Amino acid sequence: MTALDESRTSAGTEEFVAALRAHAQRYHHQHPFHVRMNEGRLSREQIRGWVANRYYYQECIPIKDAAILSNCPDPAVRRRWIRRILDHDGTADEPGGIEAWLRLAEAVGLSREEVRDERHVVPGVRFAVDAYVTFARTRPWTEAVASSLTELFAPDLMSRRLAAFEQHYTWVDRKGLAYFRNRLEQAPRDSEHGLQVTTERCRSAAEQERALAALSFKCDVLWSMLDAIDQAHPG
Ligand code: AHQ
Repeated sequence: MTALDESRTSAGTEEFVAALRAHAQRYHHQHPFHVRMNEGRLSREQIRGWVANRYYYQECIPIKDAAILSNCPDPAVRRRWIRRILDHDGTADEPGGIEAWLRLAEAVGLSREEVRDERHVVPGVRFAVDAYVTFARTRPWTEAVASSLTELFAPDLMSRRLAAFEQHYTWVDRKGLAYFRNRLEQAPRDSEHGLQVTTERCRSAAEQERALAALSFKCDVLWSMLDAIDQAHPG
């Protein structure tokens, strides 16, 4: 999907950003599984299946970001991008997002072991996540940066998800929701940097088309993960 000038001249920054943001229409907040989640209609088993499968995505995010770092020649970009890895892997003093996701797993009644050993990860989730990591490893680093811009749309979804868990899934210990609270602050910070890099680096029509295609690909990654989870956990 591209909403750029048909004459293939490069778009101005405003038009390019608008075309990136237009991908909100394909973001996974509209996936039936998320719609049912946010309406409080998922069973405990479905919530557990989603948490166990999303763990595979979470543990692969730092690997994806390290791939971008390894392909990026710009120290100023790397200095900002490396924070994403620490956000997930944590530091000596701070547990990161992967630990927070394991605490979410315990809060929904899963053991850390059964989540970490990936026994519940369904093929469609594994293939989608692996495709995302391979994309970051093999495509130009600016395209991998652009693919992370789904996070432009994440804060609204995090807020809705937190409200849904607090209202409908009271059986989940609220301490397990810390991951989503942290993303409310991290996602906007990350997407602001990602958008700045993408608009600065993608100037030609071809570069802008590739950035839009990268974001469209990532929408498909997130959507197909939920297709696979939905099919494996029909409720
Ligand atoms: O928890 C999420 C996360 O750490 C990231 C990293 C980022 C990326 O680099 O692609 N995308 C992302 C996302 C996370 N959570 C998803 C959710 O629905 O909970 C949303 C997802 C994204 O919007 O890409």
